[in-house]
Amino acid sequence: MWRRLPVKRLESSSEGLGLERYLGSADNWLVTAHKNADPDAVASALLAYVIVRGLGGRACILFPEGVSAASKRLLAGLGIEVEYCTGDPPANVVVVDTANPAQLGGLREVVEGASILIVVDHHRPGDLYSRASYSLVDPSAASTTELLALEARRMGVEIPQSIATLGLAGILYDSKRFLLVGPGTFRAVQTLIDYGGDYSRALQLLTQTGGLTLSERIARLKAVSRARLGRACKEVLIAVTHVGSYESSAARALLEVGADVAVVLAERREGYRVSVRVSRGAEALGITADKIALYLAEKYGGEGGGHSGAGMAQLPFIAPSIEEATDMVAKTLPGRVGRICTGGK
Ligand SMILES: [Mn+2]
Repeated sequence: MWRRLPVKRLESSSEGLGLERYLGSADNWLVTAHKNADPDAVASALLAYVIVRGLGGRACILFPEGVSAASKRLLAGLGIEVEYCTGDPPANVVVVDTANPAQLGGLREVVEGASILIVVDHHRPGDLYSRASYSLVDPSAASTTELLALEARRMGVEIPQSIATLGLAGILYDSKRFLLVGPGTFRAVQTLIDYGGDYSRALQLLTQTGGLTLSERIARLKAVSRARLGRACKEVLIAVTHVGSYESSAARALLEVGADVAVVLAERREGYRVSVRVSRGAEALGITADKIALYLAEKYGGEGGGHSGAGMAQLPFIAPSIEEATDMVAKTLPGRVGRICTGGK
């Protein structure tokens, strides 16, 4: 099943080689990804790091606002030590798994001011691509990890075993355990296994149910207990709620308990970070998470985007409290969702 619409491929060079040429044009790189880096973003960053090193360059990594809870478990479980940048980051930047500057948080200016900017990603084209010196972007890929794993193999760069296992977890995570696959997904999986990646270990680290921290479980339960319910298109259930953190996890939890559209607000210094998740049933009706995230961004003046199943919006403070902001979103959303499934946009 394909979840993405065909989008024009932006890769600058059909023969490959482009990434290698650009990475070879400088000897020190900052590697970064989107905020709250998920396993695909973290695995992609580590693979980009390994490729730079394999080509003889130096690199260090920064994850704006840290990595997600699942990524933390993977890094700790695999004993991977990330080489973080100390002091001023290098002026040349590789950004992975990120389409929009807003997703870069505090690193936005560093990335926008990069001397050389390389973007490797599988999202629909966003603002970041137009600024890049070189972009390897393939929206038909299920993950960014698979693009970089195949690049590493093409270049003959050695991938350490633990990072190959992390890569398998990255692909498992973004492909929803192979519900969503692209043309290179299985080739990349085989490649990572050839490098010594341990598939069952990756699966085990990702699926540990006891791996949820106490605070993540509390956030999920609070999200459910505070949910405002709406309904559209007869049977599409919409849940809008708020949490202090773990908004993505909370949105997934809402789908698990029966919502078709889950929208979770969390307060941040600069406004509300909104995580959107959509069930496969709703996706089949044309209701996609990126449409909802974009709608919220347009209505309230922010930025938003994502995939069919998962999206993210960054909104300004639209109400005096997060309770009222949640109420506002809960009131407007059913009408919008209803228009989508009756054939509107
Ligand atoms: Mn991804």
